[in-house]
Amino acid sequence: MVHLTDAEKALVTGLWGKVDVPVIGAESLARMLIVYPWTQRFFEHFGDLSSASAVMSNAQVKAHGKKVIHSFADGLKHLDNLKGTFSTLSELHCDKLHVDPENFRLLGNMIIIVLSHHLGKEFTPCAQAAFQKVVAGVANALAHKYH
Ligand code: HEG
Repeated sequence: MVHLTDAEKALVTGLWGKVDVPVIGAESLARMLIVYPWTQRFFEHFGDLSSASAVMSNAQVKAHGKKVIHSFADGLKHLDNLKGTFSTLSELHCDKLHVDPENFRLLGNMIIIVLSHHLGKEFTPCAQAAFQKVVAGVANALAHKYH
């Protein structure tokens, strides 16, 4: 559960409608893999990740970034029930994928940076604060089923 005011919800929804969502997903995942290279261990089957340009142009990174951001976007529609929305995915990332939940925070921060890059001045401090709440809420929800 994450609390956004009505104004923050409107800000988040409005700005989300202005970006190319799959591009945001692909760039965020790619930046995570470049900035925190140890996260590549989960994606060794994705082919060439040997340089920043290889990661940025990797088709499997793009496809997976799209999948992840669509799931994230689903969370935007369920801000009052993030734990329920991400419960199955939390179990999957814990039990099957063995992803350290700290990585959800790293990816969340990449989403913020990429949104800032794409939205420029429209990504005001208030907009950033609202999105920070969202990425923190999604990361908490994804970590909720860990044991
Ligand atoms: Mg995860 C699969 C969502 C962060 C590693 N992730 C998936 C899938 C979804 C998803 C929807 C597909 C599940 C399925 O096939 O049923 N992931 C998701 C979200 C977020 C996230 C919403 C955070 C916002 N994932 C994340 C992070 C890592 C990771 C930070 C690792 C650093 N995810 C991961 C791996 C897979 C998925 C290794 C399986 C990839 C594959 O081989 O297809």
